[in-house]
Amino acid sequence: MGSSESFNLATSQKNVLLVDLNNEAPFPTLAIGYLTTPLKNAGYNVDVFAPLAYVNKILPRDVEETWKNYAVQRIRFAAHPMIEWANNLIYNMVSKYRFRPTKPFKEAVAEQINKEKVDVVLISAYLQYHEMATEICARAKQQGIPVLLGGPFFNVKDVTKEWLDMEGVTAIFGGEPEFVLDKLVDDLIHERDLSLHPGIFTKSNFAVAQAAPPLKMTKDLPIPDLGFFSWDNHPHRIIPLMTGRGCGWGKCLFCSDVTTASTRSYRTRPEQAVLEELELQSKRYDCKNFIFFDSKMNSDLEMWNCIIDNMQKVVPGATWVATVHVDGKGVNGLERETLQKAHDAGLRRMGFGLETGSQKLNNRMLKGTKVERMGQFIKDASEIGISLRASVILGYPGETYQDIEQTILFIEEHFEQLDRLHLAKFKAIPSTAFETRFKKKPFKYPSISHLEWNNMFARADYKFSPPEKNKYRNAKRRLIKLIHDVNKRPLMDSAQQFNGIM
Ligand code: B12
Ligand code: SF4
Repeated sequence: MGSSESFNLATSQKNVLLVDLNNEAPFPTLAIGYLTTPLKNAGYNVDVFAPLAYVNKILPRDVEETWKNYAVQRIRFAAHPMIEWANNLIYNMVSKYRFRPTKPFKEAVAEQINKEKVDVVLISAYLQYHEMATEICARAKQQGIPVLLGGPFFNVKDVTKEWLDMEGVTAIFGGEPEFVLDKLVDDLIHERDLSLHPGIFTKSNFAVAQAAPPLKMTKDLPIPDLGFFSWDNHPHRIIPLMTGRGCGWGKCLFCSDVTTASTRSYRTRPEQAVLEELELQSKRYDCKNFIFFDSKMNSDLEMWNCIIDNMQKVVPGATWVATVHVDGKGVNGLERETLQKAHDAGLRRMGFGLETGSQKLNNRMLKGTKVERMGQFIKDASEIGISLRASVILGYPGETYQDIEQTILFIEEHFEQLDRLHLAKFKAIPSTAFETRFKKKPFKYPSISHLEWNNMFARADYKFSPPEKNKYRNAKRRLIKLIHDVNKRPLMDSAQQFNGIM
């Protein structure tokens, strides 16, 4: 009997409860798929428990825009001293309430853990679910079940440190465990020393522990098993997929998308492996719609062109959405001709970071974008019939009312071409290049004061004081109204099925 067969025999009786604390989306959590495959291949019984999918309401990303959204945005972004002061407080209270372990949540957890013999609990968590994770760990501890915790932010040691205090956590993994997860689970069940695995943090090894190095994207990367998802409850099926991990640009100072467990460096996958995954997943889940989670789908032009050239060959009739970065390296895969080909290949919607219409602020963010080039891209894509959704950042350190006015002008110029805009407050996030720079030279950021880092939730509270406050407030008010006007228009038909998704 070969060693893998004997390993399978030994594991076949073992039950892994995999808890998905990311899932507030109308499509399956990709990470859970990536974790399930190697465990099943090793012979474990894997039960995926996604309490947020039914205990908490799914939160769509873009809801239908009404005057209520406008009112909420005005309060969220208010700069009046009274309201600004209360804003952080309100944010913290609302988060605490929204992400609390409700009674149905607690009952569901208890039922899952007591239901059958669970040998090990694996939790995949976004940081806002700290209290829910605490509840699960406490239950597991009562039953004497080991718990391994993981998620996008646990490669950041300062964050992991805060979470290791949780009662009942055996260890936290920082990194991408696809090739070692079966062995990790085996060691957990048999109470062996986990700290020999790179990426494992425990209370005893914490001083020397490090995140695991970024995973090599070989052809052996497992194809995510998304069978745990309740496909039948979702009329518009969408399959998540990644052609690579990380971002080919990777420099924007505010960006935490390039500092997490799976995105710390840019790695593209073998083209053939991606095409095979598209074809297989489409057949498995009877679905021809895809959402690419790549941070910047045009990072590797060979891969970008490969998807465009082959999508309809591997999945005839496919439609898809993706996020791109309009950068300063010329057209970089986003010239009109390629966009037309991408549309013909089923691309229906694109997300991108506009962030600001001010070139000065753009340079300050190290966004690497020329505002003019961005304008040309928007014009080309929309004329071709690709729906566009862009993010805009308000309150970036150093932003002035003149910068906001430039953003207003830019949006006005492209009003008809932009389908949806997502306005986000600048977030100071631990692990970002902004954090490093701010800690070294805080005096370079005179508009930011009273900054307190919160590593448990990878965020920070601070006070933002732009110069010429009244003019700034006035410009901000006009920007919020303009964005509301963009968002309240109906979406083009071809993008409807992706609304609220990206
Ligand atoms: C797709 C996505 C979404 C989607 C879908 C989420 C879902 N349910 O699948 C949507 C749009 C819904 C979404 C929403 C939000 N998201 Co989001 N999202 C992403 C994105 C772009 C990709 C996630 C992904 O699939 N990655 C690919 C997989 C393979 O990587 P991974 O998730 O890190 O998982 C690997 C490892 O972490 C590890 N791992 C994960 N779990 C476990 C568990 C164990 C036991 C082990 C051992 C290992 C392990 O193994 C996995 C495989 O290698 C990331 C960006 C990023 N950098 O990853 C942000 C990201 C995860 N999102 C983030 C945020 C902040 C949000 C929002 C709060 C944004 C907002 N303000 O509304 C919301 C909240 C949603 C919620 N559920 O509460 C943050 C971090 C969250 C956090 N603080 O922990 C990220 C990192 C973006 C960022 N840099 O800020 N998001
Ligand atoms: S292009 Fe996007 S993903 Fe890449 S570093 Fe900038 S914000 Fe982050």
